[in-house]
Amino acid sequence: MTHITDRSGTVTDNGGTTDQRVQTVAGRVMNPAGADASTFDGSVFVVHNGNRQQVTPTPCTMGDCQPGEWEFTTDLVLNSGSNNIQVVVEDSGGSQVGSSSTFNVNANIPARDLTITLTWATDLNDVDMHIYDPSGNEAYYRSLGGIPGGNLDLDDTNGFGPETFTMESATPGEWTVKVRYYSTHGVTSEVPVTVRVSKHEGTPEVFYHTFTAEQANSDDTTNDWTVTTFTMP
Ligand SMILES: [Ca+2]
Ligand SMILES: [Ca+2]
Repeated sequence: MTHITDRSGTVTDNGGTTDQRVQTVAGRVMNPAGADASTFDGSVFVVHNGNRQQVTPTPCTMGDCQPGEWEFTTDLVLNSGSNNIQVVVEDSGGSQVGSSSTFNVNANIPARDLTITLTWATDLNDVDMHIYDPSGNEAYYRSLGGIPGGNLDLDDTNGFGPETFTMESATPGEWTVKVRYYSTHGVTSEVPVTVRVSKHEGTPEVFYHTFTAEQANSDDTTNDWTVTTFTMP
């Protein structure tokens, strides 16, 4: 990767500064299976300040593609201050076979009271986060701004996430986080799900759950995972 891009299309290069929290990271990686392979035989991760986020590579189509080169794009929500970003490629056995140099950007944005991130370990399928503030307002895929002052960045419907909720000044009181397996999109395996809750951009508290394919049920709350309930001061 050589740069990040915010939603207005403004590019920030390595070593640069931005005042926009939500960015797009894109880049190219070599397929561990070689130049002639039609599937990507491995995994690609964007590592942001130590947190690994898996992304979906697709065959390189734009511009001067080299043999065996694939590309990826993903959303990234920056932290206030320093952000270190690295791209890592693993082969299908989980051994690291490639990595980029570390990209650093300084984000000139306020620290957040609350950051909640949902990721899952399967490609193609749709998992959703539902967040309830102390007044019962809900932020979810159909109402990304459903909690006044907060922002759920997007609804990822095709694998891995992340879906990230951020709020600079979180309402005091009791908050609840739930996760629903919305649709398998043909995935039959179990779905390991991870939620990270970080207060004041500190070390996240991490929660794990596994859904089965039978638990995917769109707008039915029956199989919801209640991740955590916590109090903001
Ligand atoms: Ca989703
Ligand atoms: Ca996705």
